[in-house]
Amino acid sequence: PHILVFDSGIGGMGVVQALRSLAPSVHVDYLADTALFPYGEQPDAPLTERIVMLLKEVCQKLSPDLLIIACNTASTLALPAVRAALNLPVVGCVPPIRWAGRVSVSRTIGLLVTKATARRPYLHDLHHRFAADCRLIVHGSAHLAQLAEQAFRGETPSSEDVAFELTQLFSQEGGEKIDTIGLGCTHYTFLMPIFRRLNAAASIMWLDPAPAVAQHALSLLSENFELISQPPQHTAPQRCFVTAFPEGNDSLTQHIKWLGFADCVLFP
Ligand code: DGN
Repeated sequence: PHILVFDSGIGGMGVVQALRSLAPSVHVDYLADTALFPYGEQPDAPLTERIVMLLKEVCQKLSPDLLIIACNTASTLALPAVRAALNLPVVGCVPPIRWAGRVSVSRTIGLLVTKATARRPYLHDLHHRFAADCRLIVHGSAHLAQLAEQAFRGETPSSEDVAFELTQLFSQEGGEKIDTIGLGCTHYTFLMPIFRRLNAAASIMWLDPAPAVAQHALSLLSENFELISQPPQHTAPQRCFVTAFPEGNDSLTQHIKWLGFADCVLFP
């Protein structure tokens, strides 16, 4: 079985990590639309068009059995359009508001997302459908995804910058009651160690949906394949495609190799 994971940058690598540990035999390719990173700053209509066009092209080339859109900014915007355009199962990634609504004791949920996701009606639908009795405090950040890119590449991002972003959440009305924070951008997986350190004193529950997304994708796949607990099958190299070579590409290549990718390749 073959999964393609898609994001604007390295955010989806958290989902890849989870896939690797749950089902090492699954072949995973990755596409990062680095030419347009960060998605959080792009206007909606051209972004939808771009995502659909790119995913059609890459799926034609690679014929994956399943696609994971490991990007909240893309999923909350373009999931229906992508599903309509492609003839394969598509798993999205959306802010973990339902999960937060199940576990928050103070009934005050914090959510970290990109600026674009913060604006999406999808986010407010999730709130009203699944956690209507909770106060939802959202911070749409223009900086965290970039800081996460640094963290992924092993460059330590500034704790003050990360702390400043968290303050934007806690300083909103009712923010002192937040007991649960959902990661509504896949990039933020790589900032978790810093988030935890900065909030060590307050016992915040941090919710990262990456493992659940991987699990869900694998359960869809296992309807068609016997895949769990098989040894890795080294048939073709697993590749990380990028639409432009990003700044710091050498350290990026080094880090994706730890996740089992053979190389960073330009697409198309
Ligand atoms: N990783 C993406 C998300 O989950 O929203 C987008 C990050 C970005 O492009 N700013």
